[in-house]
Amino acid sequence: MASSSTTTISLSLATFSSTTATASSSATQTKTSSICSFRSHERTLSSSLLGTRIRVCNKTARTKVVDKSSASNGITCLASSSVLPSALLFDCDGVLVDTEKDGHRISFNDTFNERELGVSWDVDLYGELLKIGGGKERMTAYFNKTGWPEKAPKSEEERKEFIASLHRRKTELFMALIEKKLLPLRPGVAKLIDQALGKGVKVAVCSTSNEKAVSAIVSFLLGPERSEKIKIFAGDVVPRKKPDPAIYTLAAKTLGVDPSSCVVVEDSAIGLAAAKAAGMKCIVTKSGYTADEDFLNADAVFDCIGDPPEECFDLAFCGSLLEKQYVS
Ligand SMILES: *[C@@H]1O[C@H](CO)[C@@H](O)[C@H](O)[C@H]1NC(C)=O
Ligand SMILES: *[C@@H]1O[C@H](CO)[C@@H](O)[C@H](O)[C@H]1NC(C)=O
Ligand SMILES: CC(=O)N[C@H]1CO[C@H](CO)[C@@H](O)[C@@H]1O
Repeated sequence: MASSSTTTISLSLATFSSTTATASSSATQTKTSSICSFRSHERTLSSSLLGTRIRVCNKTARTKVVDKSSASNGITCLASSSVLPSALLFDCDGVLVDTEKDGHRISFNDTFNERELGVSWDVDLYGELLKIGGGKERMTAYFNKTGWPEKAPKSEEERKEFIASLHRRKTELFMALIEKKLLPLRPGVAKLIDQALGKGVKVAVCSTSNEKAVSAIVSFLLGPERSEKIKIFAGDVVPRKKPDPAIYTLAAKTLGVDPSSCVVVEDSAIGLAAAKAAGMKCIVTKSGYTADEDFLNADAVFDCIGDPPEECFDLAFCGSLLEKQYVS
C-alpha cells in the first residue's frame, strides 16, 4: 500500500463562489465545492470544472493548474502534504507587489502632475510603454512619439537633463509611495510568508532589480517583524540578471538548502526560467502585465496567492509540489 504507484494525492480542488465569478461566464455563477482525489498513475486527469482544468502528469510528476478563463479566480489548492519546502523564495516586482502598475506608473503620473506637463499614463498605455526598458528611455520614446510637452526644453542636450530630473523625482516619489505604504501587497503574500516563518521554512526575496527599492518594499510593506527574518538577494549581488539562475543559486547556497527543495514564486516568464534553471519548483502568480506570457514550464499557475475566502494556495500546496517528485 505504501508503494509509490498507489500514492494518493488529494487536493481540495474547488471552492467557487459567485462573488468571484465573472458575469461573462455562466458556469462561474454556480456555487460548487468538491474534493477530488486522483491516483498518481493516472496519466492525465482532465476536468473542465467550471472552466478550469487540472492536469496531473505522472511522467513529469507535476501538477498543472491551468486556469483557462483568466478572469475567474475561484480555485483553491490546499493540499494535505506533510513535506515542507526548505525555503520559499519570492520574486519582488509583480509578486510581492504589482510594482509596475501600482508603483512605477503612479509615480510617473505623479511626477507629470507635479510638473504640470498634462501627461498621464493609464494602465493599458503603460503596458505598451513597458516594452521600452528603462524609465528615462521610456519617457523619451513617449515624448518623441507623441510630442514633447510645451514646458520641455527644445535642445536635445537640455531635454536629456529634463528627462533625468523627471526620473530623479519619479524615483523619490516611488520610494515615498512605499514608505507611506500606498503600494499594496498582493493578496495572500503576508499569509504565505507567515505560514512559512511559522513552520521554520526559510523565506527570501530574490530580485535582480534595484536593491534599495526591494529592501524598502520588504521592510515597509511586510513590516519589521517579518522583514528581520527575511533574507534579501537583490540588485548587483550576482553578475547576471534573470533569466540567469544566478540569483536563485546564490540564495540556495547562502541559505544552506538544496535547490530541489526550494519553491519559488514568480510572476513572469523570465523569472520562471531563472527558477527552473536553478533546479527549483516554481509557482507563477500572474500579475497585471505578465498574464499573457508563456508559463508552460511552471509547476503551477494561479492568478494570485490569495487570502481566504478567495485563497488560491497555501504553504502545504507548495510542499506538495516537492512530494510528487518521489512518486513514480
Ligand atoms: C504513467 O501512466 C501510464 C498510463 O496510465 C502508465 O502506463 C505508466 O506506467 C505510468 N508511469 C509511471 C512512471 O508511473
Ligand atoms: C528621441 O529622439 C531623439 C532626437 O530625434 C533621438 O536622438 C533619440 O534617440 C530618441 N530616443 C528614443 C528613446 O526614442
Ligand atoms: C490614467 C491615470 O491613472 N492617471 C493618474 C495618473 O496619476 C495622477 C496623479 O496621481 C492621477 O491624478 C491620474 O488619475
